Amino acid sequence: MSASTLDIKNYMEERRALIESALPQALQPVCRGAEQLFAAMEYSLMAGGKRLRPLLFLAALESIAAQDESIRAEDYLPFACGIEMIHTYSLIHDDLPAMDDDDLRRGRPSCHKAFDEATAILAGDGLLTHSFAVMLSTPAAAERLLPAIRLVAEKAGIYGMVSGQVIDVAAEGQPLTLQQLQYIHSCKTGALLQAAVVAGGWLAGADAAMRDALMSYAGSFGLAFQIIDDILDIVADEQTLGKPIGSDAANNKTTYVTLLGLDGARAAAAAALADAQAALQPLGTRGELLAALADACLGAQLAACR
Ligand code: GRG
Repeated sequence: MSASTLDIKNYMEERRALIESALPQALQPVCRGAEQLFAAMEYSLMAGGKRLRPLLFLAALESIAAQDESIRAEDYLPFACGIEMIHTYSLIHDDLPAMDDDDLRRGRPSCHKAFDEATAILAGDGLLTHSFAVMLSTPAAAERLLPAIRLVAEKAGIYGMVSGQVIDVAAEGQPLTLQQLQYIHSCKTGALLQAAVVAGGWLAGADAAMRDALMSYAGSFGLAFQIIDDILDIVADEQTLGKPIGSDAANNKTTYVTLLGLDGARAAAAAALADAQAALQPLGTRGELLAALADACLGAQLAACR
């Protein structure tokens, strides 16, 4: 293992540990009479996801901050937790019978299976709404914090994930072109990844050119992430994935694999990963951490897509 591989693994482990210990605090104190709601939110939030979005957020923050020692990851954990809360809400709602109707998530019964449908809907609502209070508690200057939160609200909402989900649901059962598929995923999955990365940049004082580079990196990262997700739905096993495999084919979904074939999808994922790395060039050495993170998260998964 090379020194840089070892470093990025350490970095990811340390930051994940910070995120894991901060997340439960975001749901304190419990509101009297709503214990079941809090249990459902905690059940889904603490179910052991990869914490990819808060990791990307912290990595972007620390990359842009560079030598500025006044910016410490620990102080920005509320923002990182808020992003993970939004992601978790989207998974809870996506698993509902009215959407993807999935019984398994993060290796455990999905929220509406472990609790009930009304509780799962409200747990998603609770996580989404409270995420903004949590992000607003980040000790950062308003001129950096407010644009970062506005970006998250837009990209997680009607100018990103929510609209992507609506377009995806409407397209169910219909054949899609590569361009249409790409558009859906750029909204549904890519937008929140972009918000996480660019919000980290905003909070560290990134200028417009830096934010453009981060946006482009995260867009390509999201594309590679989605293509790999489609490949894993075919080549992985349920235990590794923590959710049922073959669900795309069972739901008659157009995926990168149905459009490009397995080899074509692998090549497209590799190209998107290369685009993500190339997008970091304007950041110079400040891009190294994010480049290593893309390699560690996506490169490793892509190698497992055999
Ligand atoms: C309900 C508004 C609304 C949106 C749902 C993100 C989403 C939109 C649905 C998830 C559907 C899905 C499985 C998409 C594939 C890519 C994806 C987002 C996978 C899950 O993210 P990971 O792999 O999950 O980061 P963990 O559990 O590790 O956090």
